[in-house]
Amino acid sequence: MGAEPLPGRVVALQANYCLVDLDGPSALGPDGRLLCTRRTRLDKSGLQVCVGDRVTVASVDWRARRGAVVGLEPRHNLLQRPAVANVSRVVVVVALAEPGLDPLQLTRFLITAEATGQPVQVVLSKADLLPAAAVEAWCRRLEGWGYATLAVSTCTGAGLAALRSDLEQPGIAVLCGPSGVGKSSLLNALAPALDLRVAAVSGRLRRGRHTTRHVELFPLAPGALVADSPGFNTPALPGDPQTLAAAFPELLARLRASPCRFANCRHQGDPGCAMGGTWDRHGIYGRCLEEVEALAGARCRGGQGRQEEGGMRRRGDRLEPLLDPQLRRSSRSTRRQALEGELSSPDRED
Ligand SMILES: Nc1nc2c(ncn2[C@@H]2O[C@H](COP(=O)(O)OP(=O)(O)O)[C@@H](O)[C@H]2O)c(=O)[nH]1
Ligand SMILES: [Mg+2]
Ligand SMILES: [Zn+2]
Repeated sequence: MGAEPLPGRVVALQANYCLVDLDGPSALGPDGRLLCTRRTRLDKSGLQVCVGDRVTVASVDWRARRGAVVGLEPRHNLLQRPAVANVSRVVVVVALAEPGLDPLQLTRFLITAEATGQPVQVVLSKADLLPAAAVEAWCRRLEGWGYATLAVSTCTGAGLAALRSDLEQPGIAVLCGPSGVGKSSLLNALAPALDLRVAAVSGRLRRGRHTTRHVELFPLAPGALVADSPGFNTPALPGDPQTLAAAFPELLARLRASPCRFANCRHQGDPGCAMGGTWDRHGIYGRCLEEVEALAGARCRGGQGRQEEGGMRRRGDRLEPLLDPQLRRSSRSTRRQALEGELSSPDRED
Protein backbone atom coordinates (compact mmCIF):
# COMPACT_ATOMS: atom_id res chain seq x y z
CA MET A 1 0.00 0.00 0.00
CA GLY A 2 1.50 3.35 -1.02
CA ALA A 3 1.03 6.42 1.14
CA GLU A 4 1.46 9.33 -1.29
CA PRO A 5 -0.99 9.43 -4.22
CA LEU A 6 0.90 8.74 -7.47
CA PRO A 7 0.38 10.79 -10.63
CA GLY A 8 -0.48 9.16 -13.94
CA ARG A 9 -2.68 9.31 -17.03
CA VAL A 10 -5.88 7.45 -17.83
CA VAL A 11 -5.26 5.49 -21.03
CA ALA A 12 -8.49 3.49 -21.24
CA LEU A 13 -11.85 3.00 -19.54
CA GLN A 14 -13.34 -0.41 -18.87
CA ALA A 15 -16.77 -0.54 -17.25
CA ASN A 16 -16.29 0.93 -13.76
CA TYR A 17 -12.52 0.77 -13.99
CA CYS A 18 -9.86 2.75 -15.72
CA LEU A 19 -6.37 1.85 -16.81
CA VAL A 20 -3.80 4.31 -15.51
CA ASP A 21 -0.29 4.66 -16.87
CA LEU A 22 1.81 5.91 -13.93
CA ASP A 23 4.36 8.67 -14.52
CA GLY A 24 7.99 7.63 -14.46
CA PRO A 25 9.39 4.25 -13.54
CA SER A 26 7.38 2.20 -11.09
CA ALA A 27 7.35 -1.25 -9.56
CA LEU A 28 5.15 -2.26 -12.52
CA GLY A 29 8.04 -2.13 -15.02
CA PRO A 30 8.27 -0.24 -18.30
CA ASP A 31 4.70 -0.42 -19.61
CA GLY A 32 3.06 -0.85 -16.28
CA ARG A 33 -0.60 0.01 -16.21
CA LEU A 34 -2.74 -0.11 -13.09
CA LEU A 35 -6.35 -1.20 -13.15
CA CYS A 36 -8.03 1.41 -10.99
CA THR A 37 -11.45 1.84 -9.49
CA ARG A 38 -12.99 5.26 -9.76
CA ARG A 39 -13.97 6.42 -6.29
CA THR A 40 -17.55 7.52 -5.79
CA ARG A 41 -16.31 10.80 -4.34
CA LEU A 42 -15.13 11.74 -7.81
CA ASP A 43 -18.32 10.60 -9.42
CA LYS A 44 -20.49 12.48 -6.90
CA SER A 45 -18.83 15.75 -7.83
CA GLY A 46 -20.29 15.06 -11.26
CA LEU A 47 -16.88 14.61 -12.86
CA GLN A 48 -16.43 11.63 -15.08
CA VAL A 49 -12.90 10.43 -15.54
CA CYS A 50 -12.02 10.47 -19.24
CA VAL A 51 -9.30 8.86 -21.31
CA GLY A 52 -6.43 11.37 -21.39
CA ASP A 53 -7.15 12.74 -17.91
CA ARG A 54 -4.29 13.35 -15.51
CA VAL A 55 -5.16 11.64 -12.23
CA THR A 56 -3.65 10.60 -8.92
CA VAL A 57 -3.85 7.05 -7.70
CA ALA A 58 -3.77 5.68 -4.14
CA SER A 59 -4.25 2.34 -2.34
CA VAL A 60 -1.91 0.67 -4.82
CA ASP A 61 -1.60 -3.10 -4.63
CA TRP A 62 1.51 -3.64 -6.77
CA ARG A 63 1.20 -7.37 -6.87
CA ALA A 64 -2.40 -7.36 -8.14
CA ARG A 65 -1.65 -4.25 -10.25
CA ARG A 66 -4.63 -2.47 -8.79
CA GLY A 67 -5.29 0.96 -7.36
CA ALA A 68 -7.92 3.63 -6.94
CA VAL A 69 -8.21 6.99 -8.68
CA VAL A 70 -8.47 9.61 -5.92
CA GLY A 71 -7.79 12.87 -7.73
CA LEU A 72 -8.45 14.43 -11.13
CA GLU A 73 -6.42 17.35 -12.49
CA PRO A 74 -8.19 20.15 -14.40
CA ARG A 75 -8.49 19.48 -18.12
CA HIS A 76 -6.89 21.63 -20.79
CA ASN A 77 -9.52 20.64 -23.32
CA LEU A 78 -11.90 17.84 -24.19
CA LEU A 79 -12.68 16.20 -27.47
CA GLN A 80 -16.39 15.48 -27.22
CA ARG A 81 -16.64 12.25 -29.14
CA PRO A 82 -14.67 10.08 -28.77
CA ALA A 83 -14.30 11.55 -25.27
CA VAL A 84 -10.58 12.25 -24.84
CA ALA A 85 -9.20 14.91 -22.51
CA ASN A 86 -6.04 16.99 -22.96
CA VAL A 87 -5.60 16.36 -26.66
CA SER A 88 -2.72 18.02 -28.54
CA ARG A 89 -4.06 17.48 -32.04
CA VAL A 90 -6.99 15.88 -33.76
CA VAL A 91 -6.52 13.90 -36.95
CA VAL A 92 -9.78 13.47 -38.83
CA VAL A 93 -9.53 10.42 -41.07
CA VAL A 94 -11.90 9.91 -43.99
CA ALA A 95 -11.56 7.49 -46.88
CA LEU A 96 -11.25 8.65 -50.49
CA ALA A 97 -13.35 5.60 -51.44
CA GLU A 98 -15.02 2.62 -49.74
CA PRO A 99 -16.73 4.47 -48.08
CA GLY A 100 -16.65 7.49 -50.40
CA LEU A 101 -15.81 10.92 -49.07
CA ASP A 102 -18.87 12.86 -47.90
CA PRO A 103 -17.94 16.56 -47.43
CA LEU A 104 -20.85 17.20 -45.04
CA GLN A 105 -19.92 14.27 -42.82
CA LEU A 106 -16.26 15.30 -42.91
CA THR A 107 -17.32 18.81 -41.90
CA ARG A 108 -19.24 17.47 -38.89
CA PHE A 109 -16.10 15.64 -37.72
CA LEU A 110 -14.04 18.79 -38.27
CA ILE A 111 -16.49 20.85 -36.21
CA THR A 112 -16.16 18.42 -33.28
CA ALA A 113 -12.38 18.54 -33.66
CA GLU A 114 -12.28 22.35 -33.79
CA ALA A 115 -14.16 22.55 -30.46
CA THR A 116 -10.95 21.41 -28.73
CA GLY A 117 -9.14 24.60 -29.83
CA GLN A 118 -6.20 22.40 -30.85
CA PRO A 119 -4.62 21.93 -34.30
CA VAL A 120 -6.76 19.84 -36.63
CA GLN A 121 -5.52 17.98 -39.69
CA VAL A 122 -7.14 15.75 -42.28
CA VAL A 123 -5.92 12.35 -43.42
CA LEU A 124 -7.44 10.98 -46.63
CA SER A 125 -7.12 7.21 -46.48
CA LYS A 126 -7.26 4.49 -49.14
CA ALA A 127 -5.43 6.69 -51.66
CA ASP A 128 -4.75 3.48 -53.64
CA LEU A 129 -8.41 3.40 -54.66
CA LEU A 130 -8.45 6.68 -56.65
CA PRO A 131 -6.33 7.98 -59.55
CA ALA A 132 -3.52 10.27 -58.39
CA ALA A 133 -5.13 13.33 -59.99
CA ALA A 134 -8.37 12.79 -58.06
CA VAL A 135 -6.44 12.35 -54.80
CA GLU A 136 -4.55 15.56 -55.51
CA ALA A 137 -7.80 17.41 -56.25
CA TRP A 138 -9.26 16.36 -52.87
CA CYS A 139 -6.10 17.50 -51.09
CA ARG A 140 -6.24 20.93 -52.75
CA ARG A 141 -9.94 21.23 -51.95
CA LEU A 142 -9.50 20.51 -48.24
CA GLU A 143 -6.49 22.80 -48.06
CA GLY A 144 -8.88 25.45 -49.40
CA TRP A 145 -11.02 24.82 -46.31
CA GLY A 146 -7.96 25.63 -44.22
CA TYR A 147 -6.72 22.15 -43.33
CA ALA A 148 -3.33 20.51 -43.64
CA THR A 149 -4.24 17.41 -45.64
CA LEU A 150 -2.33 14.20 -46.18
CA ALA A 151 -3.31 11.33 -48.48
CA VAL A 152 -2.26 7.88 -47.24
CA SER A 153 -2.62 4.23 -48.08
CA THR A 154 -1.79 1.23 -45.96
CA CYS A 155 -1.72 -0.82 -49.18
CA THR A 156 0.99 1.19 -50.98
CA GLY A 157 2.54 2.80 -47.90
CA ALA A 158 1.98 6.27 -49.39
CA GLY A 159 1.99 9.06 -46.82
CA LEU A 160 2.75 6.80 -43.87
CA ALA A 161 6.17 8.29 -43.09
CA ALA A 162 4.69 11.80 -43.04
CA LEU A 163 1.81 10.66 -40.83
CA ARG A 164 4.24 8.97 -38.48
CA SER A 165 6.28 12.12 -38.02
CA ASP A 166 3.07 14.06 -37.21
CA LEU A 167 1.88 11.48 -34.70
CA GLU A 168 5.26 11.17 -33.03
CA GLN A 169 5.10 14.76 -31.80
CA PRO A 170 4.76 14.89 -28.01
CA GLY A 171 1.24 14.93 -26.61
CA ILE A 172 -2.00 13.15 -27.37
CA ALA A 173 -3.15 12.76 -30.97
CA VAL A 174 -6.62 11.36 -31.62
CA LEU A 175 -7.61 9.66 -34.84
CA CYS A 176 -11.31 10.10 -35.41
CA GLY A 177 -13.60 9.58 -38.35
CA PRO A 178 -16.34 7.31 -39.65
CA SER A 179 -16.05 3.56 -39.21
CA GLY A 180 -14.36 1.55 -41.92
CA VAL A 181 -12.06 4.32 -43.16
CA GLY A 182 -8.95 2.49 -41.94
CA LYS A 183 -8.00 4.21 -38.67
CA SER A 184 -6.97 1.01 -36.93
CA SER A 185 -5.20 -0.20 -40.08
CA LEU A 186 -3.16 3.03 -40.13
CA LEU A 187 -2.05 2.62 -36.53
CA ASN A 188 -1.17 -1.00 -37.17
CA ALA A 189 0.91 0.05 -40.17
CA LEU A 190 2.74 2.61 -38.02
CA ALA A 191 3.17 0.35 -35.00
CA PRO A 192 2.62 -3.32 -35.88
CA ALA A 193 3.15 -4.27 -32.22
CA LEU A 194 -0.21 -2.68 -31.42
CA ASP A 195 -2.01 -5.35 -33.46
CA LEU A 196 -5.27 -3.42 -33.34
CA ARG A 197 -8.40 -5.07 -34.54
CA VAL A 198 -9.49 -4.11 -38.03
CA ALA A 199 -12.75 -4.73 -39.79
CA ALA A 200 -11.38 -7.15 -42.35
CA VAL A 201 -13.15 -10.46 -42.58
CA SER A 202 -10.35 -12.97 -42.78
CA GLY A 203 -9.78 -16.68 -43.01
CA ARG A 204 -11.91 -19.47 -44.41
CA LEU A 205 -14.29 -19.34 -41.46
CA ARG A 206 -15.06 -15.70 -42.36
CA ARG A 207 -15.04 -14.84 -38.67
CA GLY A 208 -14.20 -11.16 -38.82
CA ARG A 209 -12.14 -9.83 -35.98
CA HIS A 210 -13.91 -7.38 -33.75
CA THR A 211 -13.54 -3.77 -34.70
CA THR A 212 -12.56 -0.98 -32.35
CA ARG A 213 -15.02 -0.64 -29.48
CA HIS A 214 -13.28 1.63 -27.00
CA VAL A 215 -11.01 4.58 -27.17
CA GLU A 216 -7.54 3.79 -25.91
CA LEU A 217 -4.23 5.65 -25.84
CA PHE A 218 -1.16 3.91 -27.21
CA PRO A 219 2.46 5.05 -26.95
CA LEU A 220 3.89 5.68 -30.42
CA ALA A 221 7.13 7.41 -29.38
CA PRO A 222 8.44 8.74 -26.06
CA GLY A 223 5.90 11.31 -24.86
CA ALA A 224 3.65 10.68 -27.87
CA LEU A 225 0.32 8.98 -27.32
CA VAL A 226 -2.17 8.22 -30.03
CA ALA A 227 -5.80 7.24 -29.66
CA ASP A 228 -7.59 4.90 -31.98
CA SER A 229 -11.31 5.34 -31.62
CA PRO A 230 -14.51 3.56 -32.48
CA GLY A 231 -16.08 4.98 -35.60
CA PHE A 232 -19.43 6.69 -35.48
CA ASN A 233 -21.02 8.41 -38.37
CA THR A 234 -22.84 11.57 -37.33
CA PRO A 235 -21.06 13.84 -34.85
CA ALA A 236 -23.32 16.37 -33.07
CA LEU A 237 -23.19 20.05 -33.96
CA PRO A 238 -22.52 22.89 -31.47
CA GLY A 239 -25.39 24.58 -29.65
CA ASP A 240 -25.09 28.06 -31.13
CA PRO A 241 -24.32 29.71 -34.49
CA GLN A 242 -21.26 31.63 -33.19
CA THR A 243 -19.54 28.42 -32.16
CA LEU A 244 -20.45 26.92 -35.53
CA ALA A 245 -18.95 29.85 -37.45
CA ALA A 246 -15.78 29.60 -35.36
CA ALA A 247 -15.34 25.99 -36.58
CA PHE A 248 -14.94 27.01 -40.26
CA PRO A 249 -11.33 28.20 -40.71
CA GLU A 250 -11.95 29.65 -44.18
CA LEU A 251 -14.84 31.71 -42.80
CA LEU A 252 -12.72 32.97 -39.89
CA ALA A 253 -9.86 33.91 -42.22
CA ARG A 254 -12.10 35.87 -44.58
CA LEU A 255 -13.97 37.68 -41.80
CA ARG A 256 -10.73 38.62 -40.12
CA ALA A 257 -9.65 40.35 -43.32
CA SER A 258 -13.01 42.00 -44.04
CA PRO A 259 -15.92 41.69 -41.58
CA CYS A 260 -19.52 41.43 -42.74
CA ARG A 261 -21.73 44.49 -42.63
CA PHE A 262 -23.87 43.14 -39.80
CA ALA A 263 -22.34 41.59 -36.69
CA ASN A 264 -25.04 38.91 -36.59
CA CYS A 265 -24.62 37.99 -40.27
CA ARG A 266 -25.59 34.40 -41.09
CA HIS A 267 -23.07 34.33 -43.99
CA GLN A 268 -25.70 33.06 -46.35
CA GLY A 269 -24.95 35.50 -49.17
CA ASP A 270 -26.94 38.41 -47.72
CA PRO A 271 -26.03 41.93 -48.93
CA GLY A 272 -22.93 43.16 -47.11
CA CYS A 273 -21.74 39.63 -46.29
CA ALA A 274 -17.99 39.37 -46.78
CA MET A 275 -18.32 35.68 -47.56
CA GLY A 276 -20.71 36.00 -50.48
CA GLY A 277 -22.33 32.83 -51.74
CA THR A 278 -19.57 31.23 -53.76
CA TRP A 279 -17.26 29.68 -51.19
CA ASP A 280 -16.90 25.89 -51.32
CA ARG A 281 -18.56 25.08 -48.01
CA HIS A 282 -21.28 27.74 -48.31
CA GLY A 283 -23.99 25.12 -48.77
CA ILE A 284 -22.62 22.83 -46.06
CA TYR A 285 -22.33 25.74 -43.64
CA GLY A 286 -25.94 26.68 -44.46
CA ARG A 287 -27.20 23.17 -43.72
CA CYS A 288 -25.30 23.02 -40.42
CA LEU A 289 -26.56 26.49 -39.50
CA GLU A 290 -30.18 25.48 -40.15
CA GLU A 291 -29.75 22.43 -37.93
CA VAL A 292 -28.12 24.47 -35.16
CA GLU A 293 -30.85 27.12 -35.35
CA ALA A 294 -33.62 24.52 -35.34
CA LEU A 295 -32.13 22.89 -32.22
CA ALA A 296 -31.67 26.27 -30.55
CA GLY A 297 -35.29 27.14 -31.34
CA ALA A 298 -36.51 23.86 -29.88
CA ARG A 299 -34.43 24.49 -26.77
CA CYS A 300 -35.89 27.98 -26.31
CA ARG A 301 -39.42 26.62 -26.59
CA GLY A 302 -38.50 23.96 -24.06
CA GLY A 303 -37.22 26.68 -21.72
CA GLN A 304 -33.82 25.03 -21.25
CA GLY A 305 -30.88 27.33 -20.74
CA ARG A 306 -27.22 26.59 -20.46
CA GLN A 307 -26.15 24.85 -17.33
CA GLU A 308 -22.90 23.93 -15.76
CA GLU A 309 -22.25 20.36 -14.76
CA GLY A 310 -19.14 19.12 -13.05
CA GLY A 311 -16.50 21.21 -14.77
CA MET A 312 -18.44 21.08 -18.00
CA ARG A 313 -20.78 23.62 -19.47
CA ARG A 314 -23.88 22.42 -21.20
CA ARG A 315 -24.44 24.12 -24.50
CA GLY A 316 -27.51 22.82 -26.14
CA ASP A 317 -27.13 19.13 -26.63
CA ARG A 318 -23.47 18.89 -25.79
CA LEU A 319 -21.05 19.47 -22.94
CA GLU A 320 -18.01 21.65 -23.24
CA PRO A 321 -15.17 21.74 -20.75
CA LEU A 322 -14.98 24.82 -18.54
CA LEU A 323 -11.51 26.01 -19.36
CA ASP A 324 -9.04 27.48 -16.94
CA PRO A 325 -8.72 31.13 -18.12
CA GLN A 326 -4.95 30.68 -18.38
CA LEU A 327 -5.38 27.77 -20.71
CA ARG A 328 -7.59 29.81 -23.00
CA ARG A 329 -4.62 31.94 -23.92
CA SER A 330 -3.29 29.73 -26.67
CA SER A 331 -2.99 31.69 -29.88
CA ARG A 332 -5.66 29.66 -31.64
CA SER A 333 -8.19 30.07 -28.83
CA THR A 334 -7.41 33.78 -28.64
CA ARG A 335 -8.03 34.20 -32.34
CA ARG A 336 -11.21 32.26 -32.02
CA GLN A 337 -12.36 34.30 -29.04
CA ALA A 338 -11.57 37.58 -30.77
CA LEU A 339 -13.62 36.47 -33.70
CA GLU A 340 -16.41 35.08 -31.63
CA GLY A 341 -16.39 38.51 -29.96
CA GLU A 342 -16.82 40.20 -33.32
CA LEU A 343 -19.60 37.81 -34.21
CA SER A 344 -21.18 37.93 -30.79
CA SER A 345 -24.84 38.42 -30.16
CA PRO A 346 -26.14 40.07 -26.97
CA ASP A 347 -27.06 36.76 -25.29
CA ARG A 348 -23.53 35.42 -25.22
CA GLU A 349 -22.48 34.43 -21.76
CA ASP A 350 -18.72 34.24 -22.08
N1 LIG B 1 -7.97 -0.28 -50.26
C1 LIG B 1 -7.61 -0.02 -49.00
N2 LIG B 1 -8.27 -0.59 -47.96
C2 LIG B 1 -7.90 -0.30 -46.71
C3 LIG B 1 -6.82 0.60 -46.45
N3 LIG B 1 -6.69 0.71 -45.09
C4 LIG B 1 -7.64 -0.08 -44.56
N4 LIG B 1 -8.36 -0.69 -45.51
C5 LIG B 1 -9.49 -1.63 -45.28
O1 LIG B 1 -10.60 -0.90 -44.76
C6 LIG B 1 -11.36 -1.70 -43.86
C7 LIG B 1 -11.59 -1.00 -42.54
O2 LIG B 1 -10.36 -0.84 -41.85
P1 LIG B 1 -10.27 -0.52 -40.30
O3 LIG B 1 -8.83 -0.23 -40.00
O4 LIG B 1 -10.95 -1.52 -39.44
O5 LIG B 1 -11.11 0.87 -40.24
P2 LIG B 1 -11.57 1.69 -38.94
O6 LIG B 1 -12.98 1.31 -38.67
O7 LIG B 1 -11.48 3.13 -39.38
O8 LIG B 1 -10.63 1.37 -37.83
C8 LIG B 1 -10.57 -3.00 -43.71
O9 LIG B 1 -11.18 -3.95 -44.54
C9 LIG B 1 -9.18 -2.65 -44.22
O10 LIG B 1 -8.52 -3.77 -44.75
C10 LIG B 1 -6.12 1.17 -47.57
O11 LIG B 1 -5.16 1.97 -47.45
N5 LIG B 1 -6.57 0.83 -48.82
MG1 LIG C 1 -11.03 0.70 -35.89
ZN1 LIG D 1 -21.57 37.28 -43.50
